[in-house]
Amino acid sequence: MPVPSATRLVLIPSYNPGPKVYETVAAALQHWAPVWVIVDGSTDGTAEGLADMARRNTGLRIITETRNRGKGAAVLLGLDRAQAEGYTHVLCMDSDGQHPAGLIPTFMEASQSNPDAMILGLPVFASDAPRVRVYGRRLSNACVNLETCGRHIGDSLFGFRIYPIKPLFRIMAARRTMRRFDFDPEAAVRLFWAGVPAVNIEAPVRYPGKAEGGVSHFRYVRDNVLLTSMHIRLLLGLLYRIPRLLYRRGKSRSCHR
Ligand SMILES: Nc1nc2c(ncn2[C@@H]2O[C@H](COP(=O)(O)OP(=O)(O)OP(=O)(O)O)[C@@H](O)[C@H]2O)c(=O)[nH]1
Ligand SMILES: [Mg+2]
Repeated sequence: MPVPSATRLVLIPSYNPGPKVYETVAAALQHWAPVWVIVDGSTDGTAEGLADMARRNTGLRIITETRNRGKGAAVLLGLDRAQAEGYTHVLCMDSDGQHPAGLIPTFMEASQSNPDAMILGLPVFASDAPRVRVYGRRLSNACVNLETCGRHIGDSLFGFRIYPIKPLFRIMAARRTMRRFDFDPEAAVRLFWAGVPAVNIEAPVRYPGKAEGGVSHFRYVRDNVLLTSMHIRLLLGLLYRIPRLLYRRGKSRSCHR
């Protein structure tokens, strides 16, 4: 088992992921400790299964809430607890087996070399990726390029990322949005606005089919309405930031690897 880090932890928001979560958490634990899973209102027995797993593994902690509040709200709860225990950064990853646990050390090293930055996964899709996901994110990415006046955020929606806790907590605590699937894009844009540079690193993403235990809670209409209203909000927020962002554009430290 890896030596537990005192500064960086892996944070996994998890809502009714099915058995895939056990594989995901075991894979994360092979590469990092501590690993925290935030479960809110899951009804598929995984809260109990994960609690069992935590009893056998000191690197794993399960934080359980009875009411479902959304992915962003789960991350915020994790940030709050992590900050209280002295951690400075969290690596967020999904519980459903889509993200590459093997790249946790690479991302953590990038964060150690760039502690002020957010480290963003740049998805590399395989043939199992649904077209609607691959092409759909182009629209969100185009909006984010507008909102940040450049191509700083490689991918607006991919959830395999490291965030510096302090600025993200400050941003989230000050508003009621970013609690559900509007979390990932708004977090990247608002952190960028706050002066946090982005380091983009390629990471393969998988789309396990239903037969393999793949689960998605993204609801096409409901969540696209949420994302559209988020982009309208961000575009409005951009208006008075344009001069400052254009000034920063030439000096940006954001990079792609
Ligand atoms: N704690 C918690 N986690 C959530 C909630 N909603 C989603 N998640 C987690 O957030 C991650 C992403 O959710 P998914 O439903 O897979 O959505 P997605 O990956 O953006 O969409 P797909 O590409 O269709 O899989 C997974 O780890 C989910 O378990 C929630 O309400 N609470
Ligand atoms: Mg998913």
